[in-house]
Amino acid sequence: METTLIILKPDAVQRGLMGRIISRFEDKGLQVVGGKFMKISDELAATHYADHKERPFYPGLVGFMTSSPVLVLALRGNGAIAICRSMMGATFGFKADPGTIRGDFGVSSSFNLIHGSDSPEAASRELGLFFNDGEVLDWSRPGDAWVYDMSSGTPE
Ligand code: 3AN
Repeated sequence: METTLIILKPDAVQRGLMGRIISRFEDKGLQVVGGKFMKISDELAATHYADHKERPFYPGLVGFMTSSPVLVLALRGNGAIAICRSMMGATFGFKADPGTIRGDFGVSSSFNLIHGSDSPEAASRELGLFFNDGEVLDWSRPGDAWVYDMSSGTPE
């Protein structure tokens, strides 16, 4: 099982889209294993987006991400990282396919609603940035017996 880091960005929170976005992930079968409603500090935004520091959009990105509260989620499932990335859609709302979160809820390049880890390495790093030890919980859902075929011993 993979765990990925999702951030519902300030625009998603301000536009009242949190519930609808979380529902999409829950409907898919992903499990919420961590959640934190918070205002991102300048320092945390700088660390999280360190790879983009030299990009022209970096100051605007950090300003946006620190402007208003966000909802940070840890989501778990088989292939969770790739599933979340495909459900998010392309980076810019005006390019994202219908049926994706960005494609259905946004048109902007800067206000693109959601962040999701793009690799296992990024997920591990980002989960460590936003969650302390003990804040990502292992818990079982009886319904998972009908989300995954466990007859071979591994989720399929
Ligand atoms: P994604 O979030 O789809 O993985 P990345 O990793 O290329 O996209 O970029 C990280 C974030 O930087 C994006 N979520 C977006 O908010 C912002 N970003 C990327 N490119 C631009 C751009 N050209 N203009 C404004 N913001 C951008």
